[in-house]
Amino acid sequence: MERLISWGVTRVFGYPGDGINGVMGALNRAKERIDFVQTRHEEMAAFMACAHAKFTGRPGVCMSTSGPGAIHLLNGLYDAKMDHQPVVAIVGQQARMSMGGDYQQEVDLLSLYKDVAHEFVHMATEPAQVRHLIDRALRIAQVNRTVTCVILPADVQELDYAEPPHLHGSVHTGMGYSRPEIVPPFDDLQRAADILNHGSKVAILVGAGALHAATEVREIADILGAGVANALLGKAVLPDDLPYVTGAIGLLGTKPSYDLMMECDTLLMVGTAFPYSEFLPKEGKVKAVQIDIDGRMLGLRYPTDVNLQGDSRKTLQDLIALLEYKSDRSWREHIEAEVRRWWKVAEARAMNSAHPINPQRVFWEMSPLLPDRCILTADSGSSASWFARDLKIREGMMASLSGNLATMCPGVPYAIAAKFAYPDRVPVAMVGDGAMQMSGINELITIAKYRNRWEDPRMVILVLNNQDLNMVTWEQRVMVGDPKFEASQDVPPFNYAEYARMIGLEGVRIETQDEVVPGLQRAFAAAGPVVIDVLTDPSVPPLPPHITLKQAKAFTSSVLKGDDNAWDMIRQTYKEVVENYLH
Ligand SMILES: Cc1ncc(C[n+]2csc(CCOP(=O)(O)OP(=O)(O)O)c2C)c(N)n1
Ligand SMILES: [Mg+2]
Repeated sequence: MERLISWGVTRVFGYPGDGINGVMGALNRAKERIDFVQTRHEEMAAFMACAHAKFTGRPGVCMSTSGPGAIHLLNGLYDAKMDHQPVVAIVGQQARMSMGGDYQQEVDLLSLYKDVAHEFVHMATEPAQVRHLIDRALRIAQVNRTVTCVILPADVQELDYAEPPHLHGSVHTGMGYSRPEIVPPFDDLQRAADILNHGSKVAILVGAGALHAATEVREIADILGAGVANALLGKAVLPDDLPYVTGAIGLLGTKPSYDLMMECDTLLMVGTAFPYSEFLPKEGKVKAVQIDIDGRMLGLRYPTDVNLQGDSRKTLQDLIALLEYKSDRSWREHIEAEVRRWWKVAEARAMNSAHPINPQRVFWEMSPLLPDRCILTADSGSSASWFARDLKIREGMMASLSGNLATMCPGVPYAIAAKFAYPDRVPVAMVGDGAMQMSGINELITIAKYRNRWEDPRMVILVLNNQDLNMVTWEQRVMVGDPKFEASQDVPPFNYAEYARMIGLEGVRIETQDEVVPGLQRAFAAAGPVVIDVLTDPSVPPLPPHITLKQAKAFTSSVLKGDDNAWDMIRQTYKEVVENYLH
């Protein structure tokens, strides 16, 4: 515990058990200097550690007991690993004497964690190891931007600590890590600049790796007369009111982002591993440059012509010095016209009536109500679509979700971790009812438990109550051509607002279209944590920006096979497509 504190760790998210009691005792004795946040489930603790890292840039730490607790952490740890976040897991284990004895709660944790924490997972079998295991876990998590794990047998936790002796075989590690400023060699920068100077239709795609390089992304986009699309984790790189920001890319993306990628002749990717190649230019069609801090991510999604390993901010600064201002602004003007048109389409789609409420309307009306510097979190489900596409992010806000694992349930725990990290800011979580029933409603209890700790307890949880696992229902329809399978897709009714009130939070239920604006206003004016329970229409399709013929056929056949909602779906889809042509 002393070592963690010396590394600057001020908060640990976790859940107790007899496999970790020795550490819990130490945490209790150190409680003036390090905070323990108790979640409802270990998976939530791992999500919080991941979100802590995402929102603060500092390593997140989570903790669990042996066996079942360590197993529960895993999904949240994979979320951190796949989104490249430094997270350290400290887990208990059975006593050394019982190991190998098929003992109760004995799980082979070294093997279990060998994938998620493969860069560093070790078990202490005596106290003199603990110092270097903690030092290495924290350092490697940051150097490799990944998950590391220290396993502590219960009896080792009870032993007296002694510094390693000055003897053959002992290890004497030190603390501290600061990230180097990596820049690519000049020749590579020059080759990249030549490509970018030569292109006449430049597209830029930004991801989480560009979050700290907003000024440079703006500058390079201006010099190159480029449009900027964002991968989901890069939603907060640039504000949506910039006229050349085309918004999200991909299935959840916008038409201007799709067109940007299809029509460009030159592509610059900054800090992104956006996975879907069908939304990137066709292989060989464009010249491409990629910037990433992690050399392993280079040339991964597109056979890029120049790969620049480096910090995105420094690399862009060096690149900018080699670029020529593009005086022909026709490509930029074309993009800006498309973006203006798109926002009209988005507004028209949002204003379409639906039964009972069009989810796009909720996101559209929410944008201007979002408090300055709020921290947005979205879950996996249709909320991610509307968040990506319809929500207008402003400068100073932060935003994240589970990008690469795309797991359900990070929405609420990410918001809680954001609140602990920035008690003066307002987290806003956007979550589906399926995710709420999976673990979101339990984590509301954590909010109720800690609300008095926060100097400004405001926090908003928006629940899309559509009684459906809607994203997957649409995937089944559009991708496989199947109708909705009620047995797998229906979500039981639940009154989230009433539940919120029952546990001492505020609850606002929005049941009709007319209540959307006043309901949201009431919720955003609340003095404390508030749950907005909005009854949304599952028939509004989170359509890809360009439906392919194959998808359209699959969609039609699902209707022919007799989906109960067929007529609602046809009507809503028709409206969506029509809006695209009207504006
Ligand atoms: C842990 C996990 N289980 C299943 C999935 C597959 N999945 C993705 S979105 C989704 C539906 C989510 O439903 P809900 O939370 O109600 O959101 P909606 O799409 O209805 O807005 C499912 C089942 C997943 N991504 N993660
Ligand atoms: Mg749902």
